[in-house]
Amino acid sequence: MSEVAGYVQPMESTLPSPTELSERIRGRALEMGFGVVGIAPAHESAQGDAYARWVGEGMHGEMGYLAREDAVAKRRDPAVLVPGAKSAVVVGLEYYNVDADPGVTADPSRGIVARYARNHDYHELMKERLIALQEWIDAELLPVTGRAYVDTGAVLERELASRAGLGWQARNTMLIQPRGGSFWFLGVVLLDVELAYDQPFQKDHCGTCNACVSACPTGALLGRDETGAPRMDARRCISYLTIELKGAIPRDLRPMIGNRVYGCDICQEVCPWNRFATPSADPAFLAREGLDGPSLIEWMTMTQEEFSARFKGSPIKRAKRRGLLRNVAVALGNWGSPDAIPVLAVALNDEEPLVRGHAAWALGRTGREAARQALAGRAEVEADAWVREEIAAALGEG
Ligand code: B12
Ligand code: SF4
Ligand code: SF4
Repeated sequence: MSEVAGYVQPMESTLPSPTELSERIRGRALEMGFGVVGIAPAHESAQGDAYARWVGEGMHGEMGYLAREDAVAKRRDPAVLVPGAKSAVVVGLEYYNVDADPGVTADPSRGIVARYARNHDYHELMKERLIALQEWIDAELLPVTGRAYVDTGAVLERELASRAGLGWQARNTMLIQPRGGSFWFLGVVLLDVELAYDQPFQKDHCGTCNACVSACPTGALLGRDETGAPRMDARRCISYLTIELKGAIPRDLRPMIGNRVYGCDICQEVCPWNRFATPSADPAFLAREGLDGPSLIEWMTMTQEEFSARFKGSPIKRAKRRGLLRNVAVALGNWGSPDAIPVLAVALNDEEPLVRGHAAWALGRTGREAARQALAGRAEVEADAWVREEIAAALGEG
C-alpha cells in the first residue's frame, strides 16, 4: 500500500480472475489425466422435481440411500451438501475397452462383465485424483473449501456434467459426449469460490433414435417423459439386478439377463454415438486376465478365498461372492446346458441360501433327469423356506 499525504491507495488484488482460475484448474485437471473438464455454477438443480418423482414412484428399488429425505434435499441443492458451494468442477475419465474375443456375447457358456468393472475400481482412483486437484487449487491458486465426489455422493452428476457443457442426458439416461460417447466416468469437486463457467450443453442429439430403448432386454428404459427427462425403472435394469440388489433376482426377470454376470452395457453398445469411443490408454481400465468372457462353469466353483484374491481392488467385490455366484447361476440357467449340471448340483449345497436358490432355478432350466435328481435330493434336507420354494418351482411343483 502506498501512502501520499494521508491518502491510502488500495493494493491491487493479487488473486487471479475467475477466467484465469478456471483455465488453470482445467489445465491442471487435464494434466492429471482426466479426459474432459467442464466448470458449472453449483446452483440449485433444475431437475430436482424429476428426481423426487422418480424416487416417489419407487423406481430406485432397494437403493434406499437415493431416497432418504436429506439425500433428496442435497441433490436439489449442492449448497446443502457443501455449505457455501458456488462452483462445480466436473471431470470425465474414459474407460472404454474392447472385447479381446468379440464372440463372448454370443457364447452362453461364458459370462459378460460390464466394461467398467473389468479392472480397477474407478471410485478410489478418481477420488484420489480429485482430492489432489482440490489440494493443488488450495495451495497454488487461492484458499478453497469444498469436496470431491465420485458416484456415491448425493450429487446429480449427470445434470452437473451437462450444465458444465460436457454432453447431453441421452435417452438411455447416460451422459453422452458428442466427441467421445458415453463410456466415461464422471466426478465432481464442489468449491466455495466463483469461477468462470462453461456454456451448458443444450442440444439433445438423440433425435428420433430409439435404439437403446428397443435393445434393452428387460424393458428398463422408458423413453423421455413430457418434460424431456429420460426415464428408467432401475428395478428392471440388469446393472441393478446384478450389482445393487442384494437378495433374490425376481424369477420373471432372470431369463432376460442372458449371460450378463456383472452390470450391463447393452444400451451403450447399441448407441451410434459410441462409434466415437476410443479404448482408454489407462492401464487401470484394461481388462484383467479372466474378466473378459470368463467361463461360467469355472466361476460357479469359486471359493471365498478365490473370490477375495481375484477381485482385490475390483468393483466386483461389491457384489460379494454370494451375489456374483447368484448371477453366474442365473447365466448358467439361461445357457440351459447339461454341461452345467455338475457344478450347479454342487452349488445346490452351497452355504449361502442365495446361491442354493438360484442354482435350483438354473437346474430346473436344464430340464434333465440328473438335475431333477439333484433337486429332489436337496429338497429332503433343505431347511431354508425360500430355497425350498425355488426347488419346488424348479421341479414344477411350485
Ligand atoms: C443410481 C445409479 C445407477 C442405477 C440407476 C441408473 C439411472 N439411470 O438412474 C443403476 C444401478 C441402474 C445404474 C446403472 C448404471 N450406471 Co449408474 N449411477 C447411479 C448414480 C449413483 C445415481 C443416478 C441417479 O441419481 N439416478 C436417478 C435419475 C433420476 O437421475 P439421473 O440419471 O441423473 O437422471 C436425471 C434425468 O432424469 C434428469 N432430468 C430431469 N429432468 C430433465 C429434463 C431434461 C430435458 C433432461 C435432458 C434431463 C432431465 O434429471 C435427473 C436428475 O438430474 C450415478 C452417480 C451420481 N451420483 O449421479 C451413477 C452413474 C449415473 N452410473 C454410471 C454408470 C457407468 C452406470 C452403468 C453404465 C454401469 C454398468 N455398466 O452396469 C449403468 C448404466 C445403466 C443406465 N442406462 O443408466 C455413471 C454414468 C456415466 C455417464 N457417462 O453417464 C455414473 C454417473 C457414475 C459415475 N460417477 O461415473 N446406475
Ligand atoms: S444397462 Fe442393460 S438393462 Fe440397464 S437399461 Fe441399459 S440395456 Fe437395459
Ligand atoms: S441409442 Fe439412440 S436414443 Fe439411445 S442414447 Fe444413443 S442416440 Fe440416444
